[in-house]
Amino acid sequence: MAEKFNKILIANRGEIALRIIRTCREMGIKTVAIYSTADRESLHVRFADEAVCIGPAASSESYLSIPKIMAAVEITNADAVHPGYGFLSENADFAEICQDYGIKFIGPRPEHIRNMGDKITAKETMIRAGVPVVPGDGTLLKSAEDGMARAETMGYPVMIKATAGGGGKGMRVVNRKEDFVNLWNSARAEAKASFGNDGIYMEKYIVQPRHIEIQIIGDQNGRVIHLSERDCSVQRRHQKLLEECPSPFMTDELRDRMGEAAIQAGEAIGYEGVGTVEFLVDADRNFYFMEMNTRIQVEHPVTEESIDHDLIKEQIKVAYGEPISGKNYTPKGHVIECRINAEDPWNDFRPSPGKISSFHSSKGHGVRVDTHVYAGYTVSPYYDSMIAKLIVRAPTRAEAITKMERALDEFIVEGIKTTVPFHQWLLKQEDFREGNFDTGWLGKQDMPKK
Ligand code: MV4
Repeated sequence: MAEKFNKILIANRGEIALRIIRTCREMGIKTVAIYSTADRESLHVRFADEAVCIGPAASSESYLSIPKIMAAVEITNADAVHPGYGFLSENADFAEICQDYGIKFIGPRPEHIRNMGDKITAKETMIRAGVPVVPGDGTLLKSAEDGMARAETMGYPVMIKATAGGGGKGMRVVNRKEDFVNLWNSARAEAKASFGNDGIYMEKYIVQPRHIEIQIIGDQNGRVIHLSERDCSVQRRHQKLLEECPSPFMTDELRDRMGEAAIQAGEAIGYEGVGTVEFLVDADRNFYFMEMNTRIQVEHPVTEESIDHDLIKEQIKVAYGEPISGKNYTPKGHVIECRINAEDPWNDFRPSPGKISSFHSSKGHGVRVDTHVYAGYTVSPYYDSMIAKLIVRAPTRAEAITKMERALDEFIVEGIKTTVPFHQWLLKQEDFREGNFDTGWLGKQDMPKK
């Protein structure tokens, strides 16, 4: 086994930076925080062993600046970089630069990030690995005419997607041939503007899918296991709001099959580190590969609480070459995570930055709160609006819902608006309580307008 790391630089901010520092401390690994001038007062700066200011508030000049981060690595003599999620976590060039400098990037190899970032390449890879994918050949469309001809064969509705896409950008549902040219043009323009790549491919449109993802982890010996699923179907404009495990739609048999498919996906490419294989699941429980995320995700605590393992610790261990031991995991009890964002849920989820005048975190049995905020903290308009993740665990889904309701009632934030009232509303909905929801459900609800 390789030496464990002496010092990890955390190339991130907010709750995930704190989350990583906590595990490093428990593992006896020194930490370096980086921060922008907007984050001087942040807890990740205080809790790390060292901290380096790398630039102004704008991410492009701080948390996204590879030269500044590499300079911080150099002056602090860190031997590994943990990218967290967002920012540079899925930037293959950054992973490659780390590699070239002899710094361990805690994540998969650059080619895996690159290949999974290109959706056509990812799909081709999954087809070769024997993982079910959405019908559609996964090659670039040559023109609108080419697309229309293929759509005739496939049958409407179809979905056209940007190969550089993700997060719903450059993606359109086409219901009839009359709409094709317009939607093709707008998808291409959006893809070009967002990614600088206007390559588009086509799939059969899966109606009312659930979003169920499988957490995997692979070691440097090519061994991959799965750590069960998360249901992320409660989304708004491709932003997840609540995640849970087990999925209310899951069966033991389906978990085995989806888990096996996710392992096949990871093994086929020799995947190293933690990763997530996202699937669309239709009403008949057919599942189709959608995307692979090559980072630790926001919702990883759902899995941590379900299987009682620290995923950041496992991630660091495989990064320094420790083999993973054996078996897949079955979730225990029921875990729900609510994302608490500094947004006004009754006003189109408009961001609500500003100073938190008073703060009280939920506590008690089965309650976990991952947050970087405190009374007096100012939520910056420059970064993501998530201020906390409220996670509960209980023996059954019904009890987890009750516990979450209790925990939301005692989660107090004053001075800014948050998504707490949204979650209180959501947990009261009969469809949610019965597990009757898919990725389109929330968009069809009449939400209160207070
Ligand atoms: C789809 C789909 C239906 N059919 N592909 C959304 C994000 C992007 N990564 C893929 N997405 C979808 N792809 C086919 N062939 C429906 C979605 C989709 C969706 C997927 C997961 C979670 C929320 C969603 C919301 C709208 C559309």
